[in-house]
Amino acid sequence: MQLDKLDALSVGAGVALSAAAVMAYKAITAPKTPSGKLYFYYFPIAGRGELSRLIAAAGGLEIEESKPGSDFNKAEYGSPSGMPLLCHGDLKISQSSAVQKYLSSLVPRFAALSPAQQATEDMFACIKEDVLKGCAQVVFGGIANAPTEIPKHCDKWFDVVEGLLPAEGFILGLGYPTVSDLAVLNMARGYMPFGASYKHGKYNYALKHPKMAALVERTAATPGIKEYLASSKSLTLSFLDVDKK
Ligand SMILES: N[C@@H](CCC(=O)N[C@@H](CS)C(=O)NCC(=O)O)C(=O)O
Repeated sequence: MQLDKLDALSVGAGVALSAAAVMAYKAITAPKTPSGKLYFYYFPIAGRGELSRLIAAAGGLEIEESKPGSDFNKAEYGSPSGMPLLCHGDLKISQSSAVQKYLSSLVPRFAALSPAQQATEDMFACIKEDVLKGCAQVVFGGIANAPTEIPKHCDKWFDVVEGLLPAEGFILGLGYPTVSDLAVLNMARGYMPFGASYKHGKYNYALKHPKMAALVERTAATPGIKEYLASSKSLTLSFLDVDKK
């Protein structure tokens, strides 16, 4: 055999071997997604659990909600006491942000978003957290101050949010809502603590934030979300004594 033919053969064999090695490496190291039911633990109100529920509804994920029993070990989830918590196979996690991200990773059209789009998703989810924190402080720490505190807190945030929203369509410019839009819907429609703070603060976010109001309506009308909103009990539930009067 000629020397140059031998070289071509060995280069070919080398390439094939390398390709096989890469494929084997990918197969061995590919992340294994847990399987089985998704168990979700939270109070029966909107609060920090609602965005996870909305993500599951939009993505067609079935989550089984239960109340942790007295022998439930929250520390295994990384939590001293707070919820939400999620269990999926061997995976046990706390922290609303981690739960939201994990659930959206199970929805192919959310998982396929680019890093820049995912960063926008995280930003809106975190804005929801900051707005929630301020509303909860007033609702649980001095609801009589709501008429002065809530318009200040919410306008500060919603003026900024309004500036980021499209006049038409959804935040990422796709043909369907993503976590960003769901976070805005959550702030607009979740009663605890958002709606409670608006009600007791005599605040109507829609008056000064028409793009936000319109985005909420568009998002609310999409498949999965429309049905969820019509049947959700957590979205509107209050556990405030002032609402019982
Ligand atoms: N940083 C945590 C906060 C969790 C948290 O404080 N959850 C509240 C409800 S929104 C809770 O469970 N409070 C009762 C407790 O801590 O025992 C998260 O985002 O999940």
